[in-house]
Amino acid sequence: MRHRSLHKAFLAAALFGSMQAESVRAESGYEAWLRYAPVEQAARERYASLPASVVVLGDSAVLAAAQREMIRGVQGMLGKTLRTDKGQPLGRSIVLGTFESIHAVAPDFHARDLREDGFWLTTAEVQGLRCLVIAAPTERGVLYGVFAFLSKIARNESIAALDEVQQPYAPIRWADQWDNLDGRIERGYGGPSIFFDNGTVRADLSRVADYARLLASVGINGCAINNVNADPRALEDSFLPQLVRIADVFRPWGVRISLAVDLSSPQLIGGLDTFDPLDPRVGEWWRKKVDEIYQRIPDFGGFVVKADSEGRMGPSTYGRTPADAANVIAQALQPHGGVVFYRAFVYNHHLDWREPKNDRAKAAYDNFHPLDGKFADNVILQIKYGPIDFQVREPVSPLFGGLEKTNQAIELQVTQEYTGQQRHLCFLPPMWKEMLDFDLHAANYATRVKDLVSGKTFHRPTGGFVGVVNVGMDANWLGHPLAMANLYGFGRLAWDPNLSAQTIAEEWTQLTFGNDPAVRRTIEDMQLASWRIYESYTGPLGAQTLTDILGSHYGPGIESSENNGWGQWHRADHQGIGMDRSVATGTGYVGQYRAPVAKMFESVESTPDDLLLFFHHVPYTHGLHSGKTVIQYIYDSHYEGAERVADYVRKWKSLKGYVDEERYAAVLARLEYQAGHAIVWRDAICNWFLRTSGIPDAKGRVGNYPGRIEAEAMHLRGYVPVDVVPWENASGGQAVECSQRQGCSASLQFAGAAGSYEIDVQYFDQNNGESKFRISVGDHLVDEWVANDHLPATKIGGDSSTRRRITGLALRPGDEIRIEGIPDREEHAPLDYIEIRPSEE
Ligand code: GCV
Repeated sequence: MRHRSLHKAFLAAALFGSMQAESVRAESGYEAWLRYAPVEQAARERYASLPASVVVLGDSAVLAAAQREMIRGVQGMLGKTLRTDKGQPLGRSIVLGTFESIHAVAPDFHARDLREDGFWLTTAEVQGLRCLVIAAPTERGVLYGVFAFLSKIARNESIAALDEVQQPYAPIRWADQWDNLDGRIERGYGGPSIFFDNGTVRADLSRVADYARLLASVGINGCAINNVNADPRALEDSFLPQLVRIADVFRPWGVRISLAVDLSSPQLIGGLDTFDPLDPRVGEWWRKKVDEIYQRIPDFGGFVVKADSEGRMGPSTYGRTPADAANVIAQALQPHGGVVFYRAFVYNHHLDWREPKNDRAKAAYDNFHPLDGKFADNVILQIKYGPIDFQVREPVSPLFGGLEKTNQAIELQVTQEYTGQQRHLCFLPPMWKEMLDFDLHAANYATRVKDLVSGKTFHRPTGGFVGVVNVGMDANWLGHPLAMANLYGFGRLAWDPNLSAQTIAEEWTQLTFGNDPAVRRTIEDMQLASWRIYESYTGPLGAQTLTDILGSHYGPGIESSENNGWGQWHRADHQGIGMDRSVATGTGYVGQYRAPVAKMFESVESTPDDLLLFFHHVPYTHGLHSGKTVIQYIYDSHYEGAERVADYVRKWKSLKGYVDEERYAAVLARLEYQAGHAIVWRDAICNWFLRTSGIPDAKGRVGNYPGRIEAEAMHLRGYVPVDVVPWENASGGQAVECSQRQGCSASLQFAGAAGSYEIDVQYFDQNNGESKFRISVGDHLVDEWVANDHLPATKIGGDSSTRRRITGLALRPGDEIRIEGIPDREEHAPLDYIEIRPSEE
């Protein structure tokens, strides 16, 4: 079905292709930010003095990749084919090499004092020739230098008198993939795994190579290739040759692989009767296993461990601590330079929700703070940015500030599990920046999260940044062409968390869409606003994403977080909303922060509005700092949010002809979908709060939908009204479904004045059928479509509710508007409503 919708996008591109578009070549998004598109003629002059050859000093796979990349980039952007020389320059050249190798041919060249993976772009005399030099302490640094240099050309920056040093903020800059061996990806929204298919590693790993290249281009130096809900088979001896193939493909790009492991592996696949970390046989099993791996993969990175969490086995089985478990594996890895990423995402998902002191947010700190100093030096605690789980808004986890003698890494999520699953635009660097810049007051000087995790604050040997990425086989990797900005942004922030979100958005847009000022401004503005916009219609005031937490984590599901043990409670009832986490009257979570931070969050008055409901339970009539009541804020933000998404569509349409047709059409389709789904969110949340609080919207919008006609109120032939659960996920709580194979219809007589109108048809698109819809006015067929999208839904509701817009329709009073639906398999051509309004134009 996925390729069918792509096919539809192609068709649309062909149909609507404009004359202007011929000047912009079609692109799928596969090249992401490494397109190396020809630079504009005017800017080309700037690079006229670029040397005609590239010399690489050394013959490793990484250096060879660096040289090839340089040739590829210059060829693409400047149309010049660089000559390649080895050993020493024969004319003015671009010289690539480590400090050591450059010094060998140019004794006057003096190395800079750089951290591992840093690089220096400069000009220097090499054998009497003035050369452009890309030098680094390590080969990987040279490769990074090449990417940085090419990025400058792509963004039309000057390369004259180049003298620039860059070095990473932290040694750990890792991508995690949650790929299962069967090829599915947990929380992946860009198609199946690029690594695995049907229990084995794919025969064709060319996409893996391209992924590694993308990662390297932003300085990511490691990748955990399998799901943290780990399949122990990945550790079996017979699987090792397959892992070797992936490692070989990653190696030229300086990306080390690591594996997520199941802690009970010694028992599950090792033939032992225990996996107790303190049993010497278990330690020995891990040692042997690790030795075998390093024999075949000498640059293996290490292991990622999810234990005692969401049903995974862990050290608690034997009354042992996470430190006991991590250290036994760390000991095995230590001689080889490997590390253990032990995830702090350990919590009880069977909490008693009736106990007001219970609070999942406390779990990470409660479990790991007492163990500070107990972990081996090659263990890194991998901590999600917030205390719950990748919500659209959470405070930063207090655990970052609670560890002084333990390495740590922040876990961010590129894959948009709770932030629209790459169907909604949500550029996350602005959120990550807030997290990384937050001062946790862990000492009597500023201790920002970026300094805590990178190990700077407490002088830790290692630490850094992990991003859960989950790219897949989709042509554009993540499913939405604009979503790749999040992967780019993650890499850039891991390299330099001092970059602003604005800079990142600018860089990415230039690299991905070129340097046209109007294109840049439009896309940058959309990206930069998008996280707050997404938040405004999905998770107000720190209540977290009000999604279906028991299922897809996608559409609205306001009550799904309540009355169960998962602990993602917002505690909304008819009087108020929010979790009281204060020390004085609540769960005490606030007490996990150091005093200055705790003081801010302890009181309602000093808690920022956007986190209010995370920390406090307040009545709906509570006045925010902004002057609005909580309830009116909820209504207003949802209306404003949905309106701003509608505006994305208008803005994007202004780029027609300035962006290649293929990506133009793909983005437009996603934004139009999002505009419809934002209304589903808006209506579900506003109606739920209206009914629950009994307080009407001061602006009279909630519950009043001019021009909306419920399907169940139309003249039905064959269609039958059904109740939708939960009620707020369909307009009026009901929809109509058709179970007649030949189809059903819903019709009405238009009663408005003659004129030009647009009609929105709200229907449900499940993934277990491909119903057909046709809409006619009188005898005239005006639109038809197949509901064949790939939404995370097997039933009607907030995940499947979808909008089809028909514009520029001439209607006269008395016209019959008829929608016909033909069901397919489990999908019964379900309809929610139609909305008729005068044309916008
Ligand atoms: C890989 C959330 C997700 C799970 C994920 C888990 C984790 O609960 O919904 O799919 O499991 O986080 O981070 O381990």
